[in-house]
Amino acid sequence: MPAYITSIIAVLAMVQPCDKVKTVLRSYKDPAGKEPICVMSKQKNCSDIVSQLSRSFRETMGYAEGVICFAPGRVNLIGEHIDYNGGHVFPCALTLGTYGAAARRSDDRIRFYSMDFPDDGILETDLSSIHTRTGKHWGKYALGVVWAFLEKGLSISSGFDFVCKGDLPPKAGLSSSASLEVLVGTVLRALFSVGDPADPAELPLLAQMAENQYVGMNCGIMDQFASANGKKDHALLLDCASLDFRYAPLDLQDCRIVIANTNKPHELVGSAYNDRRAECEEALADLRTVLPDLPALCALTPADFAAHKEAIRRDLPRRRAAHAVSEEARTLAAFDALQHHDLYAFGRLMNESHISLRDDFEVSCPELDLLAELAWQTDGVLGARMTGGGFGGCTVNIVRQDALATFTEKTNAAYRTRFGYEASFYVVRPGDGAALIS
Ligand code: GAF
Repeated sequence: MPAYITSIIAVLAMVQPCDKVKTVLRSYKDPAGKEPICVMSKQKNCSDIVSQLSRSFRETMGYAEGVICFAPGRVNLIGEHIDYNGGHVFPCALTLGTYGAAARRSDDRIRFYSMDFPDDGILETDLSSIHTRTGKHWGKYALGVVWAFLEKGLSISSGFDFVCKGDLPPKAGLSSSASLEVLVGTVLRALFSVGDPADPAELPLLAQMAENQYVGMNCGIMDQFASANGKKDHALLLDCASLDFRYAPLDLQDCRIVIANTNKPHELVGSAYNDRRAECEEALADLRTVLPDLPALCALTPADFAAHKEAIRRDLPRRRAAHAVSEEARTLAAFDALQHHDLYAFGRLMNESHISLRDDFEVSCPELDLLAELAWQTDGVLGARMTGGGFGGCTVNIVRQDALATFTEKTNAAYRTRFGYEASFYVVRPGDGAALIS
């Protein structure tokens, strides 16, 4: 068996231990015509992880947990780098994410432990010293959410113990950080009955606040919103200006969503992400010299942008704005295409999105570009683009199921030849948002 096939199988086995993974890839079928075979699925893994987590909580904390919660990662189908430009985004939650076991304490102590970073040991602090930052420790994403709750006056009446474990591929840009943040928010709600579970924006905003102000990453709202509010078999069209959203059933016909992971680590903090945001703000400030009431870049139609773009003095912010304006139009057109069951139009818009992210927004990289280009050359791939923040991470592809094996095998062979290591592929199905499991 070629080495790259072994590797694909290994990675798939990681996300869903399954004897039939090889068969799944070679003849990807939906014989009953109902339930698509789901390779990235938590159904089988979920109870395993929950029992591992429960055992780990008992071992590390010395007693049994009170609650177990889950929050998913996300993949964005289209609408990239426009959540912080007042645009629409179209993500779906994944079935993989982060699980957490927790219990209240009778004192003010907070103890965090991650089964994924055992060498970091238990992070301990007090509710009263939560403002202390924790360097590069994973726990800052979790502590940041506790901090945000307190800053917003949401009462956390005692300390608590928390153990977590994730099943997303690490550093793949599938929002493991947002899933951890939303998980901690879900745990806090469950333990302390705080906040308003009927408000779909509350938890995402608290999680975003944690990431912006505590972690120092100036992200938009998309990832946290998708993690909190995802819906099985649906994508979510979110208007990031108003936080209004609607679910769109993902009628994929004979196609599947395939995530291709460059396996090039994607690291948002300290990357050019914050620079892109600042360049968009510069473009908006320049445009406001001629359009004083313009609320955000994505409020411009492409025609308005063409008429006023010269107000943006520097070429770089002008190109960033060109992406934001065109991506907003593509996202709305893609939503429309899906409503009309036109997956081919949807796929073409995805391809255009990648080109704009590559050329105007400049957040792609050679690894992402090669994966997208190979996909565009494959019969049966309707659309392919980088997804998420960029600079590494993953592409998202719409692939006819009869082309799945050819796509993954040929793409991986060419990828390995060029970069000397392999990509990984996951067939995904949209899952539900964060929830209390038990
Ligand atoms: C990252 C950010 F966290 C999101 O807010 C979004 O801007 C995305 O990059 C790009 O669309 O995932």
